[in-house]
Amino acid sequence: METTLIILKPDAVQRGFVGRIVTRFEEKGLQLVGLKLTTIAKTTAETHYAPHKERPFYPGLVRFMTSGPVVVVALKGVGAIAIARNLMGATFGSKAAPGTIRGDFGVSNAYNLIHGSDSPEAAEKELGLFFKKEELLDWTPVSQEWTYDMTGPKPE
Ligand code: D4T
Repeated sequence: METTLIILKPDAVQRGFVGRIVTRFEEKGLQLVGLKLTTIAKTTAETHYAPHKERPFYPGLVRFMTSGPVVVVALKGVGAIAIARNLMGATFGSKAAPGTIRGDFGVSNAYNLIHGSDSPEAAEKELGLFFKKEELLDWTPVSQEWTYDMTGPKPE
């Protein structure tokens, strides 16, 4: 099982899509292990998007991410990182396929509703950036044995 970090960005919160977006992940079968409404400090946004530091959109991106409340979510599952990225869709709402979160809820090339970790290394770093250890809960959903085949050595 892996855990991924999702951010429902300020546009998702302002437009009232938190419930619907979280529902998509729950319906898929990913498990909530962390969730909180918060604001992102400028230094945290700068660290999070440091790989884009030299890109022209970086200052606007940091401003956007710190412009209002966000919801940070930790989701667990087999292949959770790729599954969440597929549910999110392509980076820009204008290009994302219908049926994906960005494809269904947005049109913008800057306000793209949601962030999801893109690798295990990024997930580990980002979970540490946005959650304290004790905010990530270790629990087993009662639905787990019908979400996966748990009869073998690992969930299938
Ligand atoms: P994030 O990182 O927010 O999950 O988005 P992606 O992984 O899908 O896309 P990304 O890293 O390439 O871009 C990060 C972030 O920057 C915004 N952005 C991106 C922008 O405002 N203008 C641009 O031209 C690009 C490429 C949107 C997402």
